[in-house]
Amino acid sequence: MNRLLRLFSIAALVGGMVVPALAQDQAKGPPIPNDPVLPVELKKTFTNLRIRRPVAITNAGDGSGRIFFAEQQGVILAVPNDPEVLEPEVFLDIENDVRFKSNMNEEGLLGLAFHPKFKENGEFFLYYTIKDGLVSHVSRFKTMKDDPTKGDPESEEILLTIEQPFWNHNGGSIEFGPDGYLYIGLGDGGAANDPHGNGQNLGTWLGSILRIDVDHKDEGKNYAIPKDNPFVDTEGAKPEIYAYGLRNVWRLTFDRETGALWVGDVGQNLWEEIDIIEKGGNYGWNVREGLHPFSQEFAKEGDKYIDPIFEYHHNVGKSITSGFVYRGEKVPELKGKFIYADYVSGKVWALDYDYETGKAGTNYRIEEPSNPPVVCFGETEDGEVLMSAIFGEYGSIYEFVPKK
Ligand SMILES: [Ca+2]
Repeated sequence: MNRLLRLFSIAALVGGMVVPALAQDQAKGPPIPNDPVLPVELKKTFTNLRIRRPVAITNAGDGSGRIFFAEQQGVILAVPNDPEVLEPEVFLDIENDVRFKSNMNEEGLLGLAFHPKFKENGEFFLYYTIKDGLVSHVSRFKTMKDDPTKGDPESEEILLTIEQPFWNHNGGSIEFGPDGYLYIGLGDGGAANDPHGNGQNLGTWLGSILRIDVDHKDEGKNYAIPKDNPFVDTEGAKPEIYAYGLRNVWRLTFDRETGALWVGDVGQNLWEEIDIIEKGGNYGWNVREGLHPFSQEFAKEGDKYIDPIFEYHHNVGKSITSGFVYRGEKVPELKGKFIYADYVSGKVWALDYDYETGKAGTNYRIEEPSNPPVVCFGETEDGEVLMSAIFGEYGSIYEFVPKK
């Protein structure tokens, strides 16, 4: 190869500009890891159902075994835990109150959590973006008085009204912790680079995980602040904040065995990260992206940042979808591993983690030939993990099975 030709072959045409080989190599990142493959397969399940954009999957913890699929458009479907089921039941329909446009796919009904005592009190909670304006609600709903198998759309009690400066990065995960409090994962408010510095600002809910007590009410609120929330005595801080420095939490979940709070925080330019959340922790955004410096604009002297337990570069995926520490029975190979995926590349992994040393171990691939755009994971009552991927208007549900 002559010299001139070689020069051209090591430069790439990016956005109509020839980028020097060095810059290109930096964007390429580290070598693509050759992750070992687990003998586990993803299998489509609930194949008789037509489910529109399932962005949340969960169970009611009421012994019924039912599985709930929240459609981003604003409808919650319920089915028995039977993969052959033919028709879902509509558990709740608030589609007319939810803002969802197919070209702005971070809005809609984004979170669903059942009260730990749902069986007794019929309460469940939603996170959604409202029809008019850039606002999210976290609301309490109850089941119908005459039919406890259905949610009552008229029962809404708004707990939080969250102003969103931009249409994207709405977060939207809500989960009850082992302490009985409701945890809410928010994004930094959107656009790019966190222009308002929300991640590092304790004076806004954005860029944080909130923790509230839904069983009591403080004056002027439809909920209470847990007394031991970390910033209740910090001047200017929102007392709901449990942890901060987050860009766009796309799923927070609790390990049902250890109670640890796992989070996938979606990155911007180069790095996707997995965090285990400690009370009061600052997870770095936008001073850091993953383990790497990002911007000094909103950095405060003396601040300490908690490192992710794991990160991956954008050469293997560009938007993390965080899942669950597997505590089910059907797939022994997955036991104790943290299942997660990437929405853009469709890769699915299971990560070893040692709580005693605080260190991640081997990151295993779970091979999936079609590389689905993975949107969320959910747990059944008995701890099996389901996964959803969205293809256009409809979703597919997957289960994990040992490879034969
Ligand atoms: Ca971080």
